[in-house]
Amino acid sequence: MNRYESAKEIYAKFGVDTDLAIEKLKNIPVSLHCWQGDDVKGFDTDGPLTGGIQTTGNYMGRARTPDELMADMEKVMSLCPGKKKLNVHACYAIFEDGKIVDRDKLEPKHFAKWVEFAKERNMGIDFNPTFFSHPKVKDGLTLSSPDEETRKFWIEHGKACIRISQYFAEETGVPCVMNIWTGDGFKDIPADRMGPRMRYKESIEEILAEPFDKNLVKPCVESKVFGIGVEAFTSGSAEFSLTFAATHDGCLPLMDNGHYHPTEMVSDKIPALLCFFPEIALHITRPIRWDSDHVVLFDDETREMAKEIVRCDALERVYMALDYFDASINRISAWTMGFRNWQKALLNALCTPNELLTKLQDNNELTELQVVQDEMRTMPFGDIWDEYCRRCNVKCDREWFGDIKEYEKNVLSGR
Ligand SMILES: [Mn+2]
Repeated sequence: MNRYESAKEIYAKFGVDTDLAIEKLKNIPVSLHCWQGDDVKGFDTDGPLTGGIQTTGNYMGRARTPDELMADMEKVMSLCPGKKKLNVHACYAIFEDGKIVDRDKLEPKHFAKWVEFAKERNMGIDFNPTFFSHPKVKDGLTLSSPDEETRKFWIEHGKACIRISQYFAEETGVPCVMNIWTGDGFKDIPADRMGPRMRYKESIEEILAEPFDKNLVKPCVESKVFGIGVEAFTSGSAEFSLTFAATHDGCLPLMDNGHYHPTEMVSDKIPALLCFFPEIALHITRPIRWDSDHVVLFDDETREMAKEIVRCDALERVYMALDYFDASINRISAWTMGFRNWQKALLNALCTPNELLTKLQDNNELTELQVVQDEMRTMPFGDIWDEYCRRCNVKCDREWFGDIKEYEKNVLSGR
């Protein structure tokens, strides 16, 4: 008997069908963010990264052009099992004829190359307006700015992005999740908190007034508690964003697990939101002490988030996207690690004996629940994971990193 067969038998004793888990996971799309490859620089401006976020590190080989970025993504995807979706930010517009337009004038044609890339690989596309790293961010504010002209510019950007999202969905045949996040906020105690929030609310409403097919475009609002330089106040706080989504038909709440107080757990928030929302969206990242956007690992909270999605039978109701960027290590490895680890977390969740555990909880057999839950950590999960990788025709753990070293030597070191 090989290792997989033996592991499969052990899981079967807990009522888990590992073949079924593997088959199920193969068809669940996870969105791969294009911005890990170039430190969130994009192609439309030359300035620094702003909006309360920052990339640290200066590892060799950052992608400098659309071709380099796409080649890097291609490499990453060849090393990752599972179904991928592409996640693009508006600042990654590609001006093929050299005619640059500002963000309020973006059109579908500026993303035709991304559509081509996605279609060739049978992927859908998610999209994000870029409300940061731009000269028209006035005093750190965009959609909640007191300056009407500033607000207008960013509203037009949002509307353009709705049209582009609809184009993505029509071209790929897959709904496009369009996420609205701004870094709007204040470094120190503001005198008026409601004013910016009312303006933010009205601006998002104006963006969503742009006509679109609700089956094709899924607008989201992403909350954040603070950012670099906006420590005291954000317009799009958790309560603001959640209530906005709850009161606007067709708008989803998006939770980024780096955007909360350090002791808050998004794993606990997932089932809370699923009680009320037909669909929700996630940005999966790893915060260390703050919204540091570290590479996603196969750690406790990552596993717990995946478990909640599976336990709630919500794989079809949760749009999952990765969102992190690390420039201090090989970017291709960082990208690959995060995607593989979220796949690992999902597979682990699908191999968790959720029925048995729930029964123990409902019967108040909490001592045994603790014992079984903890013993699940030492189940032969690695053998199931290796089998999943094999069935997806990608390299197993302990095998793929050689490709990274090779790619660094042959491609990245020449940049
Ligand atoms: Mn995010």
